[in-house]
Amino acid sequence: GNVKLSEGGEVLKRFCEVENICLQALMSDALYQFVPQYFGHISQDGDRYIRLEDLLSGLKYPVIMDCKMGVRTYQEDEIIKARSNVTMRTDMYHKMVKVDPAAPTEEEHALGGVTKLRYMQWRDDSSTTSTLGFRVEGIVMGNGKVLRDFYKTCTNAQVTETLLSFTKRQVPILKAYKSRLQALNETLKLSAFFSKHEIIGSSLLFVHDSNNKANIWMIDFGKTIPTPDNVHLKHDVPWVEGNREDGYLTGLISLISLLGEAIGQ
Ligand code: 4IP
Ligand code: MN
Repeated sequence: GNVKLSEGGEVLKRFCEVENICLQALMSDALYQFVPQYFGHISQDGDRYIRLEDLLSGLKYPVIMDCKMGVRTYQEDEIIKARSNVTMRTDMYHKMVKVDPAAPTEEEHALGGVTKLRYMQWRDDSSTTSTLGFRVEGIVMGNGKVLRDFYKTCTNAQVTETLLSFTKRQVPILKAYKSRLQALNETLKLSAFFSKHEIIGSSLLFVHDSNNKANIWMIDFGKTIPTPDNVHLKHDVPWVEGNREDGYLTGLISLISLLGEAIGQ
């Protein structure tokens, strides 16, 4: 959607100040090897873009999975907005009804709208976000087929099955993914960026190809914001409003353990 190919192994992504600041900081953080290389930003035909390494460059029939990380996908700000402002989102109401006609309350049905907070919470609670700390958002298979319908992927067993079908049950690829996540887990402990940022709506991008190259990258930092001065996040404790915790590590640990289950160890 908001990413387009450019020349020379780069992609252009619609400019976002919050994301731009994060990418800049990440280039000199312990995490740099888990983030696409950032080349600054440019203007083209009146629009601004962030210049990033093309993670698919040189891959043969890449297979891609996007896992959105964390126990919630909305910022705490969204709660404040929902309290003070009564904007009803008809688009979100329709997305909700399409998946589950019984999900809106009678009042929401009558209004034909829901708040953004309500929609985001419903998405988090009806997926594995709230329970496992991540959800599968989308998969692109090697033939280009796009799978986006993971609304019914709710149990551990269903996620494990998704991991197995995404990798076509190739154990070397599952193992490569698991060790990459374990390396990420170790690196996060050393990262200054990680302890001082609330990471919301960010994804881990899994990519492998027909030559059995497998890698995982941290992407999408449009809702990743620095914590207040004295706040250092743990990322693996429950979120309560005000503590800013995102559950990023909760999700990472879940993913590592589900990959282990898929491999059978
Ligand atoms: C989307 O819902 C995602 O939650 C987006 O989050 C969110 O964007 C959209 O809000 C919301 O409609 P579905 O994925 O269920 O369609 P993300 O950008 O993390 O993918 P933001 O970033 O704005 O919260 P709106 O308000 O942009 O529509
Ligand atoms: Mn996204």
